[in-house]
Order: sequence, then C-alpha cells, then structure tokens
Amino acid sequence: MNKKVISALLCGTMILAAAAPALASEDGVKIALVGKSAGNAFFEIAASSFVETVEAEGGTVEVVYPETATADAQIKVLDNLISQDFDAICISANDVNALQAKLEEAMDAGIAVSSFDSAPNADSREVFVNQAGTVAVGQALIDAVYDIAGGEGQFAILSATSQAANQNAWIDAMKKIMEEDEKYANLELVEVAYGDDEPQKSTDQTDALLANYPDLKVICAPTTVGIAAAAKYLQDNGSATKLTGLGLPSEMLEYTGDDDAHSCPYFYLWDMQGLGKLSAYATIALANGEITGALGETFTAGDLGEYTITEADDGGTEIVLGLPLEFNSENIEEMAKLY
Ligand code: RAM
Repeated sequence: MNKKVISALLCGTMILAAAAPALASEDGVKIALVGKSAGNAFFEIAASSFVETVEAEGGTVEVVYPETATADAQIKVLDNLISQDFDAICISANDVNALQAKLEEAMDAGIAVSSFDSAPNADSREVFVNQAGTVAVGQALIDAVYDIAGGEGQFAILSATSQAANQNAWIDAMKKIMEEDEKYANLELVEVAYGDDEPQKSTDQTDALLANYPDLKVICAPTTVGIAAAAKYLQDNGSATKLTGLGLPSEMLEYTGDDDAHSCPYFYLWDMQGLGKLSAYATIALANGEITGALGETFTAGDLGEYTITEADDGGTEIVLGLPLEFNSENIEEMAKLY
C-alpha cells in the first residue's frame, strides 16, 4: 500500500490508525529493487535473497537493472518506477549526487527510498544499508595491499566506473589511511583505472596497467567484476603482479591461493545473503512506517536480529551489516558454494 494511501486512511478513523501497520503488510508491500547494472552476479545474488525475504513477509519485488552502469540510465528506470504504485524503492546508486532530484521526486510522491551497496547522498535516501563499514573496507584493502606487496612498492587500483559511489568511498578511505599513517609511506599508488564493471574493459585496463608499470607489485580491484577479470588475466599470463580486492568467492575459486600458480592470495567481501536480507527487512520497515531512517531507531531484521540505525560518513544514516570477510585458500571452496 502506498504511503499516501496509508496517510489518508490514518486521517479517516482512529480504528484504522491503530491497524495501519498491519494493513500495510496484509496488503503486501510492493518494492522495486534497482541494481547498478545488469549481468553482474553480485546483484543477482543480493536480489535473490532480497526477493525471498520480501516474499516470505507477504510482499512483492520487481528487480530492475538500468541499461548501463550510469546515473542517466538509473534516472530512466526511476522515472518509470515513480509512475507506478510502489511503496518503496531500494537502490544501489551509480552516482552520489546525480540521482538526488529523481529520488526526492520519489520520496515526495510518498515512496519510501532506501539504498543498499552504493549510497546516493544523504538527501537522496532515507537510510542506507552498508554491507560493511566504509572505513573498515578501506582498511582491509590497504592492509592487504601492504601485506602482499611486502610493505613497499607500486600498486594500482582497478575500480568500477569513475562515478561509482561505493568504490569511490572505499578508495577515498584507502587514500586517507595511507596519508595519515606512516606505516604505508613506502607504498605508491600509481593509478586508479576504471573497468566500468565490464569484464572486457576490466581485462583491457589490467593489460594497460601491466604495460605501463612494469614494476607493479599489486592490483587492488574493489569490484567483483574487476577482480574476476584481472584474476584471469594475471593468472593466464603468469604475471608476477599479484591481486587483491573485493570479489565473489564463486568467481574467484580458481584464482585464489598463496602460491605462484594463483594470481590472488586473498581478497574480501561480506555476507551476500545477509546483505539482501537486511536490505529487504530495512526497506519493509521503512515502507510500513516502523522506522523513518532516523539515527538511533532500531528494528528487527528477522533471524539476523536487531539492528540500530547509525550515522554514516556522509552525514546521512546507515545500517551496517557487519565486518568485511576474508577469503583465502583455506575457506574459498566452502564459501564458493554460498556465493
Ligand atoms: C561490483 C559492484 C558492487 C560492489 C561489488 C564489490 O559487483 O560494483 O557495487 O559492491 O563489486
């Protein structure tokens, strides 16, 4: 049921007001889930646990992908969604600021707006479901680079698109940690390259990094698409350059190992099913008026337990799922079965 309709009913009678939250869920909350781009297993995995969770709660989900991993393509998707009767939109943003006008239009139309994975700015959302703290991810990545490079030498970052809100936040966190701590003084970040979350472009960018920096010790790819493409390229070419970043265990199985035969000693991600589930519960709670996205509110995310809304680095609010998880030769086989 649309928020506007709920408000109208609330104005109508006290009896309905008392029953309003139950009414919303009896009707079944109708949610649109918007990913960054199509054909990326990351969003398919997150979407599948999101949909399962919402359906188990009696709601429905439409999963929509933009034609390209750009803000413009997401604006087209949002335009279309706003004209329909959705209670909520949950989005992984392709740009921090460019979606603001459109997402404000959605909120003005009574649609609850949450985000997951990649946050649009604080004014563009009611709450953000952050898979792991932004600084925690930056710290894990820079420490992995430091460790794999042996504490010194050149490294490059292979990112997604240049506008990607989440990758840029993690890269900024890495840079800040490097600037503030002497420990990283002998690491040199030579380039941030962009593979646009496209396998072929990510492969081409890996090839160019190797050609331009013959002494490159490590590539850090904070994108599941980028790391999988780079892992294959480095391993197939027997490159001495090593890899880390954020990846899906299922896509990294054959490339993960701390020996010459494998391109990636270890990498990170987070609980993917948990991300879908928590995003679903948070979005339902927002649509039902159980939370508004304000600092300090709490809600129960099914069997994941109780979560508290905390302050995000960008001045908005967020719900942090947990810590980044490390994947290495010890656990990759088990984890690859999950996601
Ligand atoms: C890609 C996407 C996604 C990001 C992961 C790590 O799949 O860019 O937004 O969270 O990588």
